[in-house]
Amino acid sequence: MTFDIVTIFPAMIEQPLAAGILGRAIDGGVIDVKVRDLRDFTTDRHRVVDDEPYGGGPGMVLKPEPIFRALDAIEAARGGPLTVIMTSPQGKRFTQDAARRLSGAAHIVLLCGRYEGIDDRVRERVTEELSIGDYVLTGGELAALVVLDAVARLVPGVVGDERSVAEDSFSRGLLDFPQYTRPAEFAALRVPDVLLSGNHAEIRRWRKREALSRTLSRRPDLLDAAELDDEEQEILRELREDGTARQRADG
Ligand code: JD8
Repeated sequence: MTFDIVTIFPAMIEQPLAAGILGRAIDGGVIDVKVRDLRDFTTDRHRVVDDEPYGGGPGMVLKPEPIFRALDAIEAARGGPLTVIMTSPQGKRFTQDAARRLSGAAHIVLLCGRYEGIDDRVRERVTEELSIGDYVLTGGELAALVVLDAVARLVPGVVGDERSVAEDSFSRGLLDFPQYTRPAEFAALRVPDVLLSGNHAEIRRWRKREALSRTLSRRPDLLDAAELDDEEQEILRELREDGTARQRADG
């Protein structure tokens, strides 16, 4: 899968992508990330990408011409119409379902805004507008990296062990169970005995209970969509009964 990222801050994209799982996937040719400096698509001596907003107001707006030229260049290189994703606070919420859907594409363009935003005529070329959440960033680069990271890890071969993709919390619709590693006791803090027991049936059940109880207390909204097996439904019923019993006892 290939990602073209259009930005005025190429270093903000390049540095994080050089590290870790995505860095290895790029080195190995499993994914290709082409970072395009928007200033390379200007035609004036000073490589200006922004201008004042029509109608007045604070800040600057990204000019349309460099963006249209960048998209034209990418389209010519690809030889066909593009999927162009713009990150913006006005976008539809980016979810794991959207990541799954986008991971099926051979190529996507991620367009990063800055300042007060992008000249609205660019929408003409935008297939999809996505927001990563309800808080305000200074620009689209970090949001584009979030989208890229979540999509790329679903591309076969990017994550070494496919089981960690299949079992991740949003695939199952529940939060993760707690993880521990050696030593079994550290500063008087012990790893739960069940994990040292070697009883794999018990371990599986304990992990289900932990995942369900965390989800119930921290993200009960996730339980509506979670696909629970019979054992998980039984554990959840027990956890809810415990909760209501405690509430009753507390008055
Ligand atoms: C792109 C400029 C800065 C600052 C208006 C638009 C996404 N979840 C999200 N929060 N913020 C963004 C985001 C912010 C951006 C741009 C994405 C381009 N800004 C803001 C306040 C004034 N502009 C985002 N996805």
